[in-house]
Amino acid sequence: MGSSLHLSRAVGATEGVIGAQVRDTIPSMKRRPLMIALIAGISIVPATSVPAAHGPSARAKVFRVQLDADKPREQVRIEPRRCEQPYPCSRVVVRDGQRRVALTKLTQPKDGYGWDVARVRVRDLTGDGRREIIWELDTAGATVSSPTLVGVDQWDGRRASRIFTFTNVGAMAEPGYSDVVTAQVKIVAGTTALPEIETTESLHGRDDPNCCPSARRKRRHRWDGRHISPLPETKRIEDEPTT
Ligand SMILES: [Ca+2]
Repeated sequence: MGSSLHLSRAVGATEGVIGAQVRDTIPSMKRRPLMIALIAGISIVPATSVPAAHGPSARAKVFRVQLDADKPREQVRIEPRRCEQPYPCSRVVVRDGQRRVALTKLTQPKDGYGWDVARVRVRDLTGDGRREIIWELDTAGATVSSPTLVGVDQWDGRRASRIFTFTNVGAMAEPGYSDVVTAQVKIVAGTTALPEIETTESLHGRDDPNCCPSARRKRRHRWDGRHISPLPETKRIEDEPTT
């Protein structure tokens, strides 16, 4: 990982967790009141129904990182908010002095489902010595087939520029397969000095359940001077082992 921060949901906040999935953190005994509230049409979640660390009443998680050319470090924040549903939403915000910019939205444009920040990492993907913000969003209260969205933003001290996005929404399957259900990203060493983003999408045949695709499509993406773009020659389709 070099000097970059590697921030995953598996370790404690002091080691750099920027996110956690709600469905992983709501104990099963606590789900029932949520479901009752949902059935009863109650949209506000009682504070006791969700863990304090990640509920709508939770305080923002804040990380100080150097993203740009000036000396003061920036704040990358995960900010939880109430949403119109029993699951908390959250978004990624950069704070730089007085400036405060939300990198991600709280709700999805089409159906109003919430977004929940699953993971945030900072890493130099462009080779200029400054780190980008790599964020991953899950649908709040998601199931396996719910929308996910991954993005990479550069911060120049004034504004954010989106240089990469990746989603399972509307992804085209390969010929011979009917859908893509899940999309995941990994940061990997590349064939040049620049790190690459490896994407993995599930390829489902007509009768494959969401859990169990017939194959996966992998591709790599690399900074081209303007965006992190797909490298067409890296595409490969891997059959899932049958057990
Ligand atoms: Ca700075």
